[in-house]
Amino acid sequence: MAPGKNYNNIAAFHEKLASSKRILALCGAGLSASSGLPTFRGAGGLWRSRNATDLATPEAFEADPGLVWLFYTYRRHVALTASPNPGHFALATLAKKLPEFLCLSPNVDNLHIRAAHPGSQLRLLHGSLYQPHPLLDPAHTLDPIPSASLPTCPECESLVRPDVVWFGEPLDEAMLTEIDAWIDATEVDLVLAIGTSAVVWPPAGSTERARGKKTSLVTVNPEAEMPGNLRRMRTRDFAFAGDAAVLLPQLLEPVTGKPRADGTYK
Ligand code: BJW
Repeated sequence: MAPGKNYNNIAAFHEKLASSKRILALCGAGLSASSGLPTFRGAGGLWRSRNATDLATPEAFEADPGLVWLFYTYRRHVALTASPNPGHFALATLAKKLPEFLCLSPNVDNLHIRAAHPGSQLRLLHGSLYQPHPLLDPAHTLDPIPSASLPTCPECESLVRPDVVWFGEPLDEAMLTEIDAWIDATEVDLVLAIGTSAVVWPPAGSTERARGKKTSLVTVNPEAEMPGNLRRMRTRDFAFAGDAAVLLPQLLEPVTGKPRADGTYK
């Protein structure tokens, strides 16, 4: 496969956008990079010299719940002190203008919601940093618990955990079924893959499922125009290399209008 000659041409993308009624977006950690939040893979993917992905597992929590809580408490603090960036605002505004735009986001940082993205057009695939989750089973013991100060359930007193989806855990089945039904209802015109390495399933599977005969896949990522990505592209696909916070307002402008200087919209 090979990209068409206009694969990174904004005017050509705007033409496709103008005829697009059904748009699916898969966002990833890169969308929040400009807000100052580290991504999982590549630069910024380390926390206290550990791989962030190694800490996002039930095994890590079982081995050292204090460390994993510290990791999530730190991330919660960093996300609270961050602000949504122009990319979040552009997506939220697209949703308000286009009823058939659905945004899938595994990001747990709450920035879509703080950008006022309509909840009916947003699916938070991996949960949220701001909701504690009762531990699997009150009878389940996690010895040794290093500190008495870890949060416990007020009713059953078992240790609670962050309400996020870790590797090897199922995503909300009803949510996945509803997303599949939305994708299958009729052909999706545009699939936006924004700031994601697109290696984690099932989210990566949703973008594959949505690629029909006339669908254009649009990748927005600093690595979008690297040879490996270009080789995988079809002629109608687009790739824009750069920061999602800069590119999204430009790419979506025909629908959203121009943002104000602070990235928000009227
Ligand atoms: C920028 C930028 C800028 C930088 N602008 N861009 C099928 C095939 C193969 C494997 C599997 C499969 N099905 C399941 C699996 C296993 C596994 C999986 O996918 N593994 C792969 C790694 C191979 N999946 C699971 O385990 C999932 N569960 C599941 O499938 O359950 C089935 C089951 C059924 C029944 C019973 C039991 C199980 C669960 C996956 C959960 C992942 N959780 C995490 C943590 C969430 C909580 C938290 O935040 O801590 O989700 S891991 C982490 O990776 C997080 C992310 O959401 C996810 C994806 O990462 P993302 O967003 O793509 O970030 P990065 O860092 O990878 O990429 C950032 C990108 O941004 C880069 O490309 C940069 O270039 C770019 N960028 N600056 C734009 N300014």
